[in-house]
Amino acid sequence: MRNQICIIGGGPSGLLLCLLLRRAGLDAIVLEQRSRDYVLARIRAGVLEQGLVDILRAAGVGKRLEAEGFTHDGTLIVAHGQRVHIDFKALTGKSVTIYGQTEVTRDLYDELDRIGAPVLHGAEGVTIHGAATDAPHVTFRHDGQDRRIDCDYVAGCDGFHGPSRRTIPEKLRRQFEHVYPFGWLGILSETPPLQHELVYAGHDRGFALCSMRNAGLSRHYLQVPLTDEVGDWSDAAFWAELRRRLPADLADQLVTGPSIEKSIAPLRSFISEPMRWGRLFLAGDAAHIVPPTGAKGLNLAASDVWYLSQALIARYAGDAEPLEAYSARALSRVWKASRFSWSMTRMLHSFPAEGAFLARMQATEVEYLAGSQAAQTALAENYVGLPY
Ligand code: FAS
Ligand code: PHB
Repeated sequence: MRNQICIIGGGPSGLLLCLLLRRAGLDAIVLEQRSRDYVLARIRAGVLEQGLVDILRAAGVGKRLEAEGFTHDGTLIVAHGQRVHIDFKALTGKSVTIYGQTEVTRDLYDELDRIGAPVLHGAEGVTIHGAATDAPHVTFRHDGQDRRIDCDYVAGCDGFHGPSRRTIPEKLRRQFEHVYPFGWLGILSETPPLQHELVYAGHDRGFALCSMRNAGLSRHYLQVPLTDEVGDWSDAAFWAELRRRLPADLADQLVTGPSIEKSIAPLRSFISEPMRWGRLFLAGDAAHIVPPTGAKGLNLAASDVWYLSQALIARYAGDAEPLEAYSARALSRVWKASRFSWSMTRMLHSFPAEGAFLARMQATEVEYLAGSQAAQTALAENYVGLPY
């Protein structure tokens, strides 16, 4: 089998890249290890930057997003006795859209099916060969058969645990990692959102976030110790702790109900450089992970995919420069979003092991934010998404 571009991973990165390349007439194929139901069952991001919304619209998958997505012009931060509304629209002229990553993934799958793009599920043992040569190929097993795809380029969109990043020789990789001493316990409940916008809460007991998917579906998170397991948290215990971490007036407004999904995600900041080796290019979580506090994970995957798709399209049109520049261009935006995600995490989570000085610095940072339009503008411009 031969394809121009072989994409490993059928999450948002791989699917969006495939759609953009096929819209440009290029021959791309997606190899996904899991079933479609498995991929769609993952509950992850919920906040889309305008840049991602624009790409989805341009790619012809914005219809449901426009009908069901919510525009948010701001967010509320309550922490250390302060209550700060960050007015994205007034400060930056931009907004964000609330639309679950699951729905983005579903829309991408549906459109790729509609145009007959090859997305192979159940691809096992995907291995990249010859990435540093002019003739890479990928081997894998599918439906019990050994398969091989010869291609011009390989796109590693296989997330943090996939094989692509590890295909780059370790001595050529520069990896930067910071593991946070806590995780996020997330629940999905068929209850109305706490507020019409997201509420980020910092409390001595720990961070909390009240988010949503639609007017009848809430997504809430609690900072929990890394030793906690989902089974340690009954719904009643979750709601009681969430109430403790909110100001009384907001806690009184909270509508509780049974969880329909509950999971704990560890938090880390991780970046692997470069995002390219020969004819292998990394995009999304395959190259970087951010703590979800800044709602950047999915949105960074989008800017990587935009840069890579445009560079590959240019390459086939005879201009090799964008592809040569891809890794440096993507990493510049990745590091800035990683900085923002790290700073939001530092400001709003509790770090009891780091003592009283950090706690006072956190309280001072929120007090400064509350009193400074410049500080609020800086937070807002990062949250809505820095330019591509
Ligand atoms: P993904 O991990 O989504 O997709 C990679 C795909 O590659 C997967 O489908 C996987 O099955 C496949 N794959 C892996 N190995 C393979 C192999 N060997 N062969 C073939 N396929 C293979 N971001 C936010 O902005 N907000 C959030 O609240 C948030 N919550 C998150 C919670 C969790 C538990 C996780 C893990 C991430 C969360 N993220 C969040 C980040 C998340 O949204 C990612 O940024 C986003 O999924 C990135 O998309 P991809 O790069 O496509 O990677
Ligand atoms: C979510 O709704 O899942 C969400 C929103 C904002 C974040 C993280 C997660 O910062």
